[in-house]
Amino acid sequence: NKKRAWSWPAYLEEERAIAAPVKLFKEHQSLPQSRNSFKVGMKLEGLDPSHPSLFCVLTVAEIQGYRIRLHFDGYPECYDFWANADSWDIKPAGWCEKNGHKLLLPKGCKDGEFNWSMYVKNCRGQLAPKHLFKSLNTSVTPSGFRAGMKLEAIDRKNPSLICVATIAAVVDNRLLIHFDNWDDTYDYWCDASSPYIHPVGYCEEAELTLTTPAEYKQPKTFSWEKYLEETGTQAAPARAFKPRPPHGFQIGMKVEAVDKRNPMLIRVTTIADTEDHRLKIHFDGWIFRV
Ligand code: MLY
Repeated sequence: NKKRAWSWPAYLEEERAIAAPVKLFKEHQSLPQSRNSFKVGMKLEGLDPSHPSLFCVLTVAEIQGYRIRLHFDGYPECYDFWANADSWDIKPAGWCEKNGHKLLLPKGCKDGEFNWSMYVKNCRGQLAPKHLFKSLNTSVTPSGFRAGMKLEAIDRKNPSLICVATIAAVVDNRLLIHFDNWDDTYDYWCDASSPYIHPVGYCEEAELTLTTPAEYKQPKTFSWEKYLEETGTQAAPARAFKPRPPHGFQIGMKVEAVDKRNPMLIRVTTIADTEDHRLKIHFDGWIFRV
């Protein structure tokens, strides 16, 4: 009466289900090509997932396979988050300074007083060496996007709104999206294939409502032509946008997915519903409770 270890093939057969084909996954979701060489205690700079425009001082707190748990220096553990070892969102110490981005300092550090080498010395830490960051020095083709250009973008915090927005920065093949006349808490990084960004004129063409800049005087009579002239800016060229085709996942396919309530876990899950660019994931064996 030996109990056999759980396995995907046996489970799929039992459930009469199919695994989502590997070709549906993006490169960053597929089996890692490199090793995760980060070590607990290493310090680095990385994007705060709850303020996705803000780079912070982080320390590797735990390693699990290809993932690392990152801790915000000086802040409680409840803000820790997991990232893949090859994520674009993590950068070596000094990256922000070099690229002209603001770095959120460890709690208690004052602006202008922070210096990485002093800091690691004082806390007897170590810097994560540059060669561990897979997203550095990858060659990028010029995209046609430039900082300052305007576009129409979905506010990811209020996803029903398509808004007047600006490219606040371009780094590698990533764009920092900012909403005109709003503070930077709505900002996020994305790439040219993001379904959240559209060229100027998209809403008019698709007969959707465009949310005009905060405090815009005559929102009813907003015209891009006028606005670009008023602000002395340019529209991001339509050819720079590289809309990605719908994902191709189908209801019932099985995948491995991070449990967002306990993100150290990767669970057995089923695609429960689909939209063009989004999936609803069901965690097998769990029932919905309020
Ligand atoms: N109810 C929110 C909506 C903010 C939308 C901001 N976007 C457009 C960047 C509020 O008024 O605060």
